[in-house]
Amino acid sequence: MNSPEFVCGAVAILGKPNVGKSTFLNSVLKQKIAIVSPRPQTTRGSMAGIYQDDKSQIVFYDTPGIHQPKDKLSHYMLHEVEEVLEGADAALFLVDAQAGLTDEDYLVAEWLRKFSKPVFCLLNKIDRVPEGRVQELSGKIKSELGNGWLLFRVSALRGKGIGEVLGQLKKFLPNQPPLFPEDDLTNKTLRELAAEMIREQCFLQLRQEIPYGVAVIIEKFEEKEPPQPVVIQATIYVEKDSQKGILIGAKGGQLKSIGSAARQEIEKLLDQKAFLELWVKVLKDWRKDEAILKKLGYPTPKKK
Ligand SMILES: Nc1nc2c(ncn2[C@@H]2O[C@H](COP(=O)(O)OP(=O)(O)OP(=O)(O)O)[C@@H](O)[C@H]2O)c(=O)[nH]1
Ligand SMILES: [Mg+2]
Repeated sequence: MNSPEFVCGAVAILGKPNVGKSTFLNSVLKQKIAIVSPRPQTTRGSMAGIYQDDKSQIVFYDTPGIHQPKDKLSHYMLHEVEEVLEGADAALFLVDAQAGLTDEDYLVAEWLRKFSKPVFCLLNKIDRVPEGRVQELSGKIKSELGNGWLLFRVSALRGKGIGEVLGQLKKFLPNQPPLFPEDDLTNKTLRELAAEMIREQCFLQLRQEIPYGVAVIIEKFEEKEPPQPVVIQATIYVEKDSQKGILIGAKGGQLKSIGSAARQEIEKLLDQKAFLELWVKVLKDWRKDEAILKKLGYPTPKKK
């Protein structure tokens, strides 16, 4: 593993919300570790996904979508992006080929102006658009966003174009031994991933603003020898009393549905049966309260 040809580095996956960053990470790893939903701002914190082969270890960092901050949670999310970028050897800038360039892409490009390492621009969701449109967009990116960036066409959802990105990245990453042990898949604990799988179902099953006010805390995570199930107890926090009723639903149906889908995702991840118990509690306006944000795992960044 310590051969001089071995390459290893950290790669930041950046882009506006909903562009497909988390889908891309899962696609590279061929395993789902990052949560995905059709709504913007699903990802709140950074997460490493470690790609390995016999000649390389590439530590990809999924990040929250870059946006104009609107509350203290946003500040936490954007600080997560900043930290990843500071430690990265290269960045992947994902653009949504279907949506075309929007103000938020220019904002991401602005962030990247301070980044002195290689930037690859990935036109994602090419499965959704005709070739002509992709060509047009490539020209626009070159002239308006960043000349000199390598451009790739990918479909994170369908796993298209990922091999080319990996191949090129290896040429730009430093020769150094692995940063993480060979078997590691991520820097997150199973407990943290389980909380995310529950939050994902809230994003997929709840409407309007409710998922944005959801936070999940794992109260108990008891690992067991298979075939015994892992035992997980978690609390879902919401911001308002009215949201608690909606989340629980008539005869508890909504909560059951969230729990059952999250349990299946957790079982896939662990490759083991799981027993999942959920509670719902109200933490009034938690997104505005620094002390509660910290307790929920979203500490407000210190001012530099
Ligand atoms: N058709 C198509 N859909 C995609 C592709 N990549 C991602 N999506 C969809 O786009 C939506 C957003 O995907 P995410 O991976 O959650 O996007 P994200 O950039 O991580 O979003 P945030 O975490 O909110 O910043 C989901 O519905 C995905 O299924 C793609 O290549 N093609
Ligand atoms: Mg995401």
